[in-house]
Amino acid sequence: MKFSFVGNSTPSRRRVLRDAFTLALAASPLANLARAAGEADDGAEEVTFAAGPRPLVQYPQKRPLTLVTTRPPHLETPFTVFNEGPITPNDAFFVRYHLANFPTSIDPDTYRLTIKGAVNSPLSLSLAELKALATPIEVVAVNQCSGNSRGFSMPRVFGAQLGNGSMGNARWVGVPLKAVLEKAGVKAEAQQVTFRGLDKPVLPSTPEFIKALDISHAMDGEPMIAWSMNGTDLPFLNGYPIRLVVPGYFGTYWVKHLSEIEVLDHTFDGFFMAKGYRVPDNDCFCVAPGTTPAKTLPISKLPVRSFITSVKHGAVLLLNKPVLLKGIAFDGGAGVNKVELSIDNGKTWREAALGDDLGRFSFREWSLPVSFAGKGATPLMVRASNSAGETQPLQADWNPGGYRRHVVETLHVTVA
Ligand SMILES: Nc1nc2c(c(=O)[nH]1)N[C@H]1C(S)=C(S)[C@@H](COP(=O)(O)O)O[C@H]1N2
Ligand SMILES: [Mo]
Repeated sequence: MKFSFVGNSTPSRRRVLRDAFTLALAASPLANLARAAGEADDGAEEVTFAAGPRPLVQYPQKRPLTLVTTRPPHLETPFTVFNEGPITPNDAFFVRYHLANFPTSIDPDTYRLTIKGAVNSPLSLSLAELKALATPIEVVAVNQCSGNSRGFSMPRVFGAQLGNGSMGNARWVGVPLKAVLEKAGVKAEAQQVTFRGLDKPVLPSTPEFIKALDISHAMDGEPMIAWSMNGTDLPFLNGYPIRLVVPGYFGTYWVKHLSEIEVLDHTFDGFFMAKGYRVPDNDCFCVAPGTTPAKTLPISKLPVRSFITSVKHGAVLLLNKPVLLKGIAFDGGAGVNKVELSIDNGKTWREAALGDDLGRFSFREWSLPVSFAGKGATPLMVRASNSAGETQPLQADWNPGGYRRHVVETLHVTVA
């Protein structure tokens, strides 16, 4: 499979602005803070919201998506897509890379996945061998970037100012990671398993994108090596020909173009585990806004979250005319069991009807007919809970990386 990346032109003024921003940032005392915030290659970012509406760009196999950064590519799903159904179409699925040197041509016939390290028999599997290794499993699961919605962090944090489009829900087919590790034979001293894809840093000083899971998680049957997304090959930019899928966990673990698995007898200390993608080590994974956590740990599961998708900020709705509010909710695998709406600033809440259950890692649709009895500015709030008893907070938690936003979102509409 081969691609020519045409049409993703960046207006030169934008490039100049971005480079100027990067230089200014690198030279400032804030640079360390920015680095501490986690996303290593995110130096080349711009403050997109302040810069006004973000442009749409067209990449191979994709419909026009919202541009966050070009090098490395970070594209968001336009939010209206989430109102079309619980499955995010492949051509609308967001794209995020850390390293600008990602593959643009991959030959499936010569592709190899290696498994090495603390195993009895190191393996080099072709795609055919991988697919034949175990009965394929299927899961519908949300891939959400840790920094999804970071642009709404108050006070602002460094890193890409993401909107709400760095998430998507798809049906993944592959083999359990466990089956591959069992085939290689994991040694008793195994502690963690690392995952690496084909993308490479441009500069030798940039760390490689390698992620790690604890051996118990890698062997619990949930993480999988997937080759199919919504019934077809993975789109190139979503990890063709194979990627790790870690149901319930943030997208950072879902390594694309997976090429090497290594079993370690110790805890992996590479940049993207030891420095990047870490959250405060406490119950809320949060600290007082603007402060630095004393202790951190790697980000893990998705907190419960929900969105209204059928109405936009600023919409005008009619007095006493029933409108069906619709949206999505999801969590890290306990399963969403309640979605409530408030149209009176949180004083009273009404329970929405839940849509089809596509599995505990999937988006769950919800709907509620509402009519408005008073004119004027009206906040629409949505709050989801899961069967582990977790509920979205009314006040946003804060952490320096702007990670795992899951506050109750409020849409402001006008009733006329
Ligand atoms: N090889 C590789 N895999 C990767 C990344 C990357 O930079 N390189 N980024 C990760 C992050 S942070 C996210 S959020 C998801 C995004 O998946 P997508 O691009 O398919 O939407 O991929 C993950 N897998
Ligand atoms: Mo991410």
